[in-house]
Amino acid sequence: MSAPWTDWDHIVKVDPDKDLAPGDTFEDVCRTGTDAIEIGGTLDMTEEKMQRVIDACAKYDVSLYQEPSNPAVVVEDEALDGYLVPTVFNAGDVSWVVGAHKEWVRLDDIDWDRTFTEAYIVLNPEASVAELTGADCDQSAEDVAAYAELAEHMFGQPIVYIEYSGTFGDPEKVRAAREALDEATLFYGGGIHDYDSAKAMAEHADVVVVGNLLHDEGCGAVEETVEGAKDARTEVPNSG
Ligand code: 1GP
Repeated sequence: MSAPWTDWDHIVKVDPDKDLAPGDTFEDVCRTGTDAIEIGGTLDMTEEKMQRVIDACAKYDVSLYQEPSNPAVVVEDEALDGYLVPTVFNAGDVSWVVGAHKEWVRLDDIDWDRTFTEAYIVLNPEASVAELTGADCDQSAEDVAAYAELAEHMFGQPIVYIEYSGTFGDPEKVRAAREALDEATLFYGGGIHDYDSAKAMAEHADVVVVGNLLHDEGCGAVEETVEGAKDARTEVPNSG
């Protein structure tokens, strides 16, 4: 499979442990105009919860990826376009870099044609993912750029993911990462909550990821972020 994310501007990340906003359905989520749905969450994840979301989204025309947080929650399902597997480059605990991955590869017959990694750089120390992985979030723009460059060129990562989960990050660090990359695609996630915040980050990142907003405010609010991300692309055609 090629790299479909090179055509994406926007991802909705569905946390199977959280409810949708009142009145929303998974059909609404799939019809927000987003390019892809990533199903994943950091805490209290189970295979059953993942499967429920896959089943609810399967019949709609949107790319569907699982983002497994550990080997036990991987769901094998033809409805998925594939797996985007996080590896946390600034984790303090090596199991989040390669350890959990090694266990998965040891136990399962991996479908490599549909399995890709995202090189996370976790930058919000308050986020569950930072706590869980023991991430060192004290990174300057130069550090972030260096992580991005080494992820692409030393480790061949197709996707670099700047993760501020729960808070809006520093656009300068996102820009530094973008400038350090050649071919890899830059994802940004964290605190995107309206048209302007989506547009601002999409001017630096190739793809913006929206998580909490879906569960807190609902699909209408997510649609505005899709517009912001798409407008950034139209107005800055060669931004990456
Ligand atoms: C989380 O990057 C995503 O993994 C999105 O973050 O929930 O803050 O939108 P938010």
